[in-house]
Amino acid sequence: MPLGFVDPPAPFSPLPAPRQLAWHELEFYGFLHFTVNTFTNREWGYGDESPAVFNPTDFDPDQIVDAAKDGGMKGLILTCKHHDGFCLWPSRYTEHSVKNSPFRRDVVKEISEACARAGLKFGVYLSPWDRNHKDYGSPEYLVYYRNQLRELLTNYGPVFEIFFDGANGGDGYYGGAYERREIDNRTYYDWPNTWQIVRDLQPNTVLFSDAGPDIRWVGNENGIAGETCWATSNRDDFSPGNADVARLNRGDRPGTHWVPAECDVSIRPGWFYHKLEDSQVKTPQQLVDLYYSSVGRGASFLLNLPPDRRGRIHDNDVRALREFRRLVEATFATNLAAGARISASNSRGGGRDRRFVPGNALDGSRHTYWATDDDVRTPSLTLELPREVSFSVVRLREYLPLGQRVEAVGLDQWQNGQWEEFGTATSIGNCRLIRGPRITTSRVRLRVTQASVCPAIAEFGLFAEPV
Ligand code: FUL
Repeated sequence: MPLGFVDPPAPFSPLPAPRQLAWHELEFYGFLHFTVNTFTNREWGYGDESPAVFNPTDFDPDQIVDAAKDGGMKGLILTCKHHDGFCLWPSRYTEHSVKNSPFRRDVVKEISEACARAGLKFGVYLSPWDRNHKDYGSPEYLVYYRNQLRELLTNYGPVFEIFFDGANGGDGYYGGAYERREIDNRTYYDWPNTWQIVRDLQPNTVLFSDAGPDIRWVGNENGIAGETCWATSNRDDFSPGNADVARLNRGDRPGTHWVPAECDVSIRPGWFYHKLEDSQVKTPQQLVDLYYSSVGRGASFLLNLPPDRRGRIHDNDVRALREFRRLVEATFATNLAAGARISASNSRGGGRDRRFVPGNALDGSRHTYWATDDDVRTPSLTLELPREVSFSVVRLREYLPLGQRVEAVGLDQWQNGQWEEFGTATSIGNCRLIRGPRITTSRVRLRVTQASVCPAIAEFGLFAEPV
């Protein structure tokens, strides 16, 4: 049959922008927390640290980037300026930077170039709160902040994400004032116009904050998305630093905008390197669990790796991360459903249009999908395997350009001549991993039990975690 036999399903709004679709494909990337705190052994610098303290003894951007790459990360976001105000690049707008440290090198440049060499994306964290700057709290500071944003977006190549932190603790050095400064975080940064600078300079960058506009905080720093986690949010109810964490964790359905969640969490207890925490690096198994609670719930996994005082990633972190990658790859390298015969209770246009046939859910591509007729919202999809297989993970993906369409599904296995339910899930979106004990069967069925419109399923896969 020629294409065009039947129209594709109408998109279900809100929809992702192309920059968000590209971001969804990354799934796992890293954070680098590095500044004066690394040398003062603190988590939040006060802003009165001398640039002289920043002096890595053996800085190796390639070692840092390779550690991330070996762990399976697709990008790295660097704290170019944390709350203490110290800049890892020689900003024209302040003396409080690497240019006045004994180190003198441009860390932002070196990390961004190492990312480019290794094929990783590069992202930027620029703390809105600045405990060093004398003007913090007045309108002049916003001019400074925006100038810095322009520097980072013009001089360091493509930036895939900017992380806008909502944290604001009040007191600081502030150019010697040593006082408490309160701002109204809904209005002070004039976010719409600040964000517009990014849009103008790099339209493909995704903007992260509690309020998006592109990616939202997941509401905790433990790496755990809600068991139900929608890719959509009523983002205008929030501003950075001003949000309901329970709603961020779960999203809003149907929601006014596409603003999927990002799960930021550190591989150690702290965000910055502390020698005392060398023995508290998360284990590979703990990292795997976090993968399931973030990527497996439609969010992304942003894992922090803190460079140490040498300016390298500590061996313990490198090893844990590498083993994590091995475990994830061992699970997902083989789709046990690949050779199955797949059939559906309904396929759009009577199954004659190749764009919507069930086999599209098995071709390993998130760009093709199986869809049903408009009035069929609770169809089923059945895999008949050539022989019994043992699996412990089911992976589902929706075809995101048509929006988040499915609310809930059930999964059945064929056992003793009948169907037996072994799992249920809500909110599919980019990826839903249903993980359980090993199941051995020759037939598996996906039932869509609730959907707002006819489903468009891009993937239905079966995998086995290594024992
Ligand atoms: C928080 C900050 O206060 C932490 O220091 C860290 O940067 C984390 C990612 O965000 O809000």
